Amino acid sequence: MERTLMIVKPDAVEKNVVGDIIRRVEEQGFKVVELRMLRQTRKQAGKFYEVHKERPFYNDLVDFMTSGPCVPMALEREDAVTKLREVIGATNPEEAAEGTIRHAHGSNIQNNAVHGSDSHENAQVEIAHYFG
Ligand code: FUP
Repeated sequence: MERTLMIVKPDAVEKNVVGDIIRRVEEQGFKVVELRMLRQTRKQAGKFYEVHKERPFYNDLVDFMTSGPCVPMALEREDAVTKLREVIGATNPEEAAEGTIRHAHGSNIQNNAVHGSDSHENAQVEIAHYFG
């Protein structure tokens, strides 16, 4: 069993698809083991996306992630990190495969509905970021 972090981002919360997104991951065998709703501060969101600090989209991304509440959750399953990335789809919803969450609910490369950890190591850091 492995744990990974998923965040339902502010655009998806605004579209009332939190339930649909949870249903999709539960259907794929994930167990929700931690969950909360919060509106992040700029400091929290900035730290979460620190790896992108020098990228041109960083400020807009922090604006977006602090624009409303989000729903981070820890999910457990065998091979959770890799499997969640499959269920979420490509970063750009236009490139995300049919049946993926970003294909269904993402609007553009920034407002792409969900986050999923990209490695086992980052999953542990990201789960600790929200759940200690
Ligand atoms: P992902 O791992 O699929 O979430 O993608 P990245 O780590 O490459 O990017 C993290 C977040 O930065 C994306 F979810 C959205 C944002 N982003 C942009 O806003 N513009 C870009 O050109 C690339 C990423």
